[in-house]
Amino acid sequence: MSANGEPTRFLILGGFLGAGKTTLAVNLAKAMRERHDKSVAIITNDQGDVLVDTEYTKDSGFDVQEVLGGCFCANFDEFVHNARSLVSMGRPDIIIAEPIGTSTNILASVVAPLKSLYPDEFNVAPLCVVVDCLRALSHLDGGEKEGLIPSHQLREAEVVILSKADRVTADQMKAIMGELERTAPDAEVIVTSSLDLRNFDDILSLLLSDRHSEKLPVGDENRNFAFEKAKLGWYSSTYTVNSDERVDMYALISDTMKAVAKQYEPRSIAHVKMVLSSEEAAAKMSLVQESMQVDGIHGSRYFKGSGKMVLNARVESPPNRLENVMRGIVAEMAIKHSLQVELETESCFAPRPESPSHYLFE
Ligand SMILES: Nc1nc2c(ncn2[C@@H]2O[C@H](COP(=O)(O)OP(=O)(O)O)[C@@H](O)[C@H]2O)c(=O)[nH]1
Ligand SMILES: [Mg+2]
Repeated sequence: MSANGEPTRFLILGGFLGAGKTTLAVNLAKAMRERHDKSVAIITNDQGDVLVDTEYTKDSGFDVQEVLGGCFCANFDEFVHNARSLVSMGRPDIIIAEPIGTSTNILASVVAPLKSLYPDEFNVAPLCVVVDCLRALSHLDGGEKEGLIPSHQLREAEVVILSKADRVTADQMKAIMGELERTAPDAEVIVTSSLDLRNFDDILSLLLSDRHSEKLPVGDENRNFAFEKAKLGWYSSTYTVNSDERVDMYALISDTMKAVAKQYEPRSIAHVKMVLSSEEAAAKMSLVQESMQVDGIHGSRYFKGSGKMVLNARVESPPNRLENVMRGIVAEMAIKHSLQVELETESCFAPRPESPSHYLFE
C-alpha cells in the first residue's frame, strides 16, 4: 500500500540493454518528486552481482532495491519481497522496476503474476518498453541479424518509449515509426529523448493516470532466447581506488570506454558502464555499440583521495576473454591516470538458461 492506503503503483520499464531504461527511470523519479510531490522507489535487476545502475540511482537520491543473479521473473518471490521492503521503508507512491535488458516474457512472468496474486497491494501500469532509436535503425538497415529478443520485447509492449530521438533525423524517425507500425501495431508510441525531454509529460501522465496493464501475455516460447542470452559475457567488478594526485574522472572513464571499443566490434558491445565515486564527486559513463556517453552525476570532474569504482560490461564475448580484456584495461588505465586500484569483487560468466517462477496465461 502507498501512503494514502491505495495499492502501490508499479511501472515496469522493459527494453534491451543500453536502451535508456535507467536514465528514464531516474528522470521520471526526479520529475515526480519535484513537480508532482510523489515519491518513487526503484528496483534494479541484473545477472551479475554488482550494479552500476544501483549506484547511479542511489547517488541520484532514491530508495533502491536490487534483484541480482538473474531476471526477476525467475526470482519472483525476491522481487515481491524487495517491493514490499521499499513500501515499508518509504511508502513510495510509485515503484519503477527495470528488468534485465535480455528479459523475455515479462507479461506472463511478472505482470500477470503481480496482477493475479497481489491485486490489493500493487496496481500495474501498462507495460512500457524502451527502444533505442539507433538500435532500431541498425535493425532496419539489416546491420544486425540478432534482433530476436528486442523484437519479442516490442511485441509485448503496451507502450513503446522510443528513446534517443535526438540521435536520428526526421527521415530516419519516419522509417522507425513505419517499422513499429508493422511489429507492434497495437502499442502506443511515445517518442522521447533524455536530452531535450520531448514528450516527457506524456510518460508522466501515463504514470500519474490509473491506466492498468491489460494486455494478455503473448506466449512467445522461443528456444533461441536462451541461446541468444548465452552469447553475452557479463563482467562485473568493484575496486577501491586511491590517488594522491588529482585525477580527471572523465578522461579516465572515457579512456576506459575507448579501450573497450578498440577490442570489440560495435555490434558486440551491448552495454559497458562505469561509475567512479568519492565523497565529493561521482561520474558515470556508458558505451552502447559505438556510442559513448557521459552521464555526469554530481560534483567536480576531478577526483583525489579514496573512492570506489564499479565496472559492468555486457559484451558478446566468451567470458574468459572478456575478463582478461577488462582486467588488462583497468591495469593500463591505473598506470596512465596515476590511480591505485585494489580489486574488491569480480565475476564474469555467460548466463545459464533460467525458468520463470510463475508463467501465467489467461
Ligand atoms: N543521446 C541520448 N542518450 C541517451 C538517452 N537515453 C539514454 N541515453 C544514454 O544511453 C546510455 C544507456 O542508458 P541507460 O539508461 O543506462 O540504459 P539501460 O541499459 O536501458 O538502463 C547512457 O549513456 C545514457 O545516457 C537519450 O534519450 N538520448
Ligand atoms: Mg539500466
